[in-house]
Parts: sequence; C-alpha cells; structure tokens
Amino acid sequence: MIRIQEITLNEIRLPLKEPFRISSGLCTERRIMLLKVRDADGVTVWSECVAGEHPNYASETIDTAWVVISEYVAPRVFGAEFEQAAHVHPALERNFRGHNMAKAAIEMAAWALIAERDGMPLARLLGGTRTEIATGISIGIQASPAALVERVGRALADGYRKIKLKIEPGHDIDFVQAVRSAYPDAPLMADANNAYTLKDAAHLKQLDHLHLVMIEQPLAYDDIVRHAELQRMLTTPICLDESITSVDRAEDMITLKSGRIINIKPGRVGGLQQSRAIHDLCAKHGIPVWCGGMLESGVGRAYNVALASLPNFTIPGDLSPSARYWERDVVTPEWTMNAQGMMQVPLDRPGIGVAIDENRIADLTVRSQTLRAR
Ligand code: OSB
Ligand code: MG
Repeated sequence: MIRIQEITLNEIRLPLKEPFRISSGLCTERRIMLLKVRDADGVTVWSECVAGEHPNYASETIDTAWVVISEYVAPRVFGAEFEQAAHVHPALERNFRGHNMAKAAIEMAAWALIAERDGMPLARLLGGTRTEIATGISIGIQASPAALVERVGRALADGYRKIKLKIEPGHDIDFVQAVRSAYPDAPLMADANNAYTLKDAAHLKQLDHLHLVMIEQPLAYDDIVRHAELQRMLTTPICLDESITSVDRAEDMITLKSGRIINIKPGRVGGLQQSRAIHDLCAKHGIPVWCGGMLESGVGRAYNVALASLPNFTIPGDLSPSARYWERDVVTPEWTMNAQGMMQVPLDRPGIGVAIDENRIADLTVRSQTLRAR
C-alpha cells in the first residue's frame, strides 16, 4: 500500500550540447520538470514530466503540466491508497480527460515508490527480462546532406545500433539518400513528426528504395485512418509515435493496419501501466515496439531504460547516453553505453537504479512548488 504525501515540482534548465531540430520546432535548451515524491512512510523518489517547452509535439507543455499536476493530479492522489502502481492510471482517468504527460509524471513515481518499498529494481517490477538494452540516436535536421552524413558517421563510430534521421519537406529524400550511399548497411530510419499529408504519398514512396527500418509518424499527430492508406502504398513499415496515446489507440492501429511498429513513450501514453499494456498487446499481435525519448534528463531516462528491458522491446530505442545530450547529467552514475551500443539495465539496487544529484538539481532549479496532502 502506498499513500502519496508530498510532491515537489522543480523546473530546471539544461542546455543541450547540440541543437535539436525536428520538423515542428527547434530546441537548444530544455526546461525540464523534475518531481520529488514522498509517501506516508517517508520513502522518496524522483520522476520527470516529459512535456516540452512548446505544444509542437503534443498539446501539453511544461507550463500546462505544472498547473494540471498541482490543480488536478496531486489532489486526486493525495488521500488515495494504492495497493499496486497499476491502479494509479485508472484512478487518474475517471472524469479526467487528456494530460497524459502530467498524469504519467505521478503514475511513474508510484511505480518507483512500490519498487523502493519492495526492494526491487523498477525493471524487474515491470517484468523486464533484459540485463542490457540496445541504444539508438535521434539526429536532428541538419543544414546539408553532407553535414548529416558526417553526423551519422560519428554516431555509427560511437556504436549506436539504430540511427534515426529527422526529416521534413526540403530536407528528406536527398538527405536520406546521401546517408544511405555513404553507409549502405546502416540501420537507418526517418522521423517526420507529422510534416506530410497523403498528397505526399508519391514523394514518400521514394524512401522505399532506401531500405529504412521504418518511417515514423509521417502524417498528422492524431491520425490513424490516413496512415492506414499510406501504409498500403509503402513497403517501408510505418511506426506510429504521436498518434498512440493509449492502449485503445494501439488497438486501432493494429485493427486498421495503420502501421507495423509502435514507439512507446511512457509520458505520451499516461505512464507505465499503459506502456506495459501496449507492449503486451503488440507482443500478442507480432508488432515489435521500441522505447522513444523526449530529450529526458537522467531521471526520465531511468524509467525508459527499465521499460525497454521488457521482452517485446526488440528494436533499439531512442535511448542515448547522458553525454549525448548534456555536459553533465543530474544522476550518478550517468547513463553510458559500451562500444557495441549496449546500455546496462541497473539491477543492483531497488528503484530506478541511479542516485539523484540533488545539489546539482538545486543549482539548476528556476522555480519550485511543494504540494502536500491535507
Ligand atoms: O518524435 O521522437 C520524437 C524529441 C522530442 C520530441 C519528439 C521526438 C524526440 C526525439 C528525441 O526524437 C529522442 C531522444 O530523446 O533522444
Ligand atoms: Mg517521433
């Protein structure tokens, strides 16, 4: 049984080592919400809200999530008793629409609290079976095909097992073609973040010759139906990201054949219970999944690594080491990978498996607010 007693929201600023440009926007410095959550027995865990700076990926932002957690999510969990972490998501869904990232920040903390209480690594509490996970890198839109080829070359030398290229009209076929010519056998994929419509089907069909592992979310952020039509025209598998906001949407994708792969991000789907349910549903239907990223700090990354240790995460995730993003992370040890592009799942201690550098977080914090159960 856990009872959440106190939640402190902290906003930190963390500059990215290299600017990250996707079709829907540019990020040079993250504004990240880190939450310190304490239960009635005094057990404390940290979690991360993955909402971005702007509503260009999902409708939520760090600022909407801040309000929603303090006004709705926290009051609902305060006073509630949860036997299992899996019971938190249904409690947050009752007459409470949307705001998955705000909900997930608390839902995931509940999983960590249970893991701490039971003295179990989060990966094992979730049912993870892997001791190490394969890493991938998501490379932002570059100025020229030559610049992209150079960046991909460095990533391959680093050992990454999947290379994702962000694309948009004007920065697509030529760019991917240049990389494919330079690296004929590299595991490449493209992510369009909704930059196309069905009118672009013939244009996108050119990607079929470049042997991509998949193309991620080419069409609108909430679309399922048109992706099915596009998938019928392409041989390249479509992977959905933005459109999959729940296990029901995953079921829709499978029923309508809107894609053949799912990128699971726990924040986007409302937490780890839904992530696991989507994982299980996909396993049943022979749909592989992989863990996406939201440029998380080492705190959010810990939850992603634990999730990616589940058996049907058979494709390398957007899970890169701390040093790919930050001069210095907020956890110890930092997340690292070996020369083969493998990251260890921390199984030697209970909870999320890394220590939180609270002094560093305090130095980086620009605002904070503490919420308490009455
Ligand atoms: O579409 O997967 C995406 C980052 C922010 C918003 C959307 C996306 C991404 C990434 C980053 O691709 C992956 C990472 O965290 O390394
Ligand atoms: Mg994506």
